[in-house]
Amino acid sequence: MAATLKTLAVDFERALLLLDKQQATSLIAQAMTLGGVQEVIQQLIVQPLTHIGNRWQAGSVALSQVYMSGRICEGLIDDLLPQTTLARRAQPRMAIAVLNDSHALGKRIIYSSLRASGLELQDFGHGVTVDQLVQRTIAQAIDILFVSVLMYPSALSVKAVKQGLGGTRTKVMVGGAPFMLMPDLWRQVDADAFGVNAADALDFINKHTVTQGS
Ligand code: B12
Repeated sequence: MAATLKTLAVDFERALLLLDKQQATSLIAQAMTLGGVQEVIQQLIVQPLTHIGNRWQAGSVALSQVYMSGRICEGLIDDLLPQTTLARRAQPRMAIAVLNDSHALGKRIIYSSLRASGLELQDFGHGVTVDQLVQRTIAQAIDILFVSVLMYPSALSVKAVKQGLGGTRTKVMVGGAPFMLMPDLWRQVDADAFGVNAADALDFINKHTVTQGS
């Protein structure tokens, strides 16, 4: 039977759980012959990691397997989304951060994808507190702030970020697992938008840039 992204994703998850980096790398290379980079990231990295997280929650995989799966994927994402040397557009002024928690892979994907699309944005890092995020955003006059969170309490902290940014023109787009699981959460925390992937972030930038110019 010919391999599809779906069958490769099953093998990829198995390779991650066996900590078999070589096999995981080879499966990504195979997948790249079947789909584009964002599709491969979504189907072979995001979905299997989410499934592994659910299995950890259900007690059928160990935290060490979750940790090592994340580490292997970090390296693979770096290879899939190489730093480009384009002269990048620096307007609007943009930044991205992981609020409070340390799950940094989603941020890395959004950051690298936007840069690979010719846009400049600052990386405020992960484990950033509400106060740090508000201060840096104001100090650097950021127009669009992308906030990534994977833990529910971090998602709730977005509300304090928005309060801290009250009176500024900064727009906040959020993303990450809690917002995927609870479709209305982004409104509850007063975010300006919610995005599933880098394409949504690009749409938001384009919309905001047009609005600013008009
Ligand atoms: C890998 C992982 C880890 C790794 C992180 C490695 C790293 N360097 O990032 C390690 C092992 C360190 C870890 C630790 C912990 N984890 Co963890 N982890 C995961 C796991 C399995 C996958 C996350 C991931 O990397 N996914 C792949 C990335 C690429 O996907 P993503 O972040 O969702 O990003 C995509 C989109 O969401 C979107 N996106 C993301 N951000 C943004 C932002 C914007 C603006 C936009 C537009 C889009 C966007 O774009 C990406 C590409 O499409 C999840 C399971 C899950 N359901 O997500 C649990 C999960 C997030 N972890 C969880 C927990 C509880 C923990 C720990 C507390 C465990 C512990 N007891 O120690 C610690 C806490 C660490 C901390 N302080 O932050 C829980 C959170 C539960 C909750 N309700 O809050 C989850 C959901 C597992 C579960 N099912 O219970 N974890």
